Amino acid sequence: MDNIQADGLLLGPTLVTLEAESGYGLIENGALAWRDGVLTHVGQRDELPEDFIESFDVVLETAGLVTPGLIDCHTHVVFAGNRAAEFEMRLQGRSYEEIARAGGGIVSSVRAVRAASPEVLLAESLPRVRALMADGLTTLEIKSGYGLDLDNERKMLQVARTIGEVCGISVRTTYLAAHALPPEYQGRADEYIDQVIAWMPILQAEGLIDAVDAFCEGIGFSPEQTRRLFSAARALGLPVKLHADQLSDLNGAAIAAEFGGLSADHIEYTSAASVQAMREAGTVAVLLPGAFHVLRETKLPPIAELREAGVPMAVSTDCNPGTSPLLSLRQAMQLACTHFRLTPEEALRGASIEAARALGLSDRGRLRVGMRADFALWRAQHPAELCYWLGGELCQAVYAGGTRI
Ligand code: DI6
Ligand code: FE
Repeated sequence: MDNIQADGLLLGPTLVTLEAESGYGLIENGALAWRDGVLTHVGQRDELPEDFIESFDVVLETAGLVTPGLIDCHTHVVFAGNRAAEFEMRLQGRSYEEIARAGGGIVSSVRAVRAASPEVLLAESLPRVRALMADGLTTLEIKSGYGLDLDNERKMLQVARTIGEVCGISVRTTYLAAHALPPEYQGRADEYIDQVIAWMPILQAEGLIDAVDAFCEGIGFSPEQTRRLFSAARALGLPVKLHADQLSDLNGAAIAAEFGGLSADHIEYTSAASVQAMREAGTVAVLLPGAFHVLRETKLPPIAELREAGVPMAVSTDCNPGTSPLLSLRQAMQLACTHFRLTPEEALRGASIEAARALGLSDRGRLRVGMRADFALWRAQHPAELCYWLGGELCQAVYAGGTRI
């Protein structure tokens, strides 16, 4: 299996194509072919003419399941150190917000990232990315947001780009300088937002920004500050997304929608009115059950309203050192089923086709001729197993752009 590069043909697996707008789109005893990084055949093995098979250098017989490569559309996977000590403090009764206000939380990761060289930051982040890849990942969004000054935000985004090159996966970078107020701007949040806006075109010109995000929250930035940042992003032609309504309802999801946002993320406290705004704007709901789980949140995102409105739901790890040290997107799917009562089919769509939508990508997320040859091979009989097992080694192989990674 290790020698597949430019083209290949898998014979025999069950294909989970997600071809239509609902249903798994299962093809049993399937055949999956690709050439030059793109899928060229998705169908039943029996239908294949003999000379088609002969035209491939590499033909692999395999059982098991093939799904689209998983897409993690919301992570903070580039960071230094960790916050296990805060995890302990929370178990001793302190809250996330309390710890944040006392100089811990995001700001403690900022200290660690500022102190780390690019090499150290890369070395610490790579094992986390490799863990995600080992559970089927082929596309990864990575946010900045622990640098909070020009040089350190740039350092994070450059490390994110390097990860894509080193690992052979697609990385999308998101500029999240509006994540927390750095200590040197204490009491001057508006001035800090001015700076965040001033750095944006510089980093954009360096090819480091695919989208812009902010933490709109009592302990983050206000709706007004968020709007100011988003207006500037829009003027630069950059798409926006938002950490919205995670701890309280500030109409964050509606603000994301107002700016035609790719997604509104977290959204535990999002109102029915904001769900309608998302529907009208085509903004994806990104569900982050890892943070919900770790914070022992009890307020559920408005799943029934989202379903009813037909708002696409993505599922992501939110991999970060504070609220979601989660290193498997498949595990996030499991948590989305247990906590949010998503069906396994919704969870799989959420970590593939809907996650692609949340990143503005239309060339991946399902097994279809013409799409990227990004797929994962699983030791499973039915796709529900991906959400059923907690842990374990289900993933047998991952291909990104037709190359085994
Ligand atoms: N919400 C989150 O869940 C992460 N960022 C955010 O705005 C947490 C980041 C952290 O605690 O380090
Ligand atoms: Fe986040």
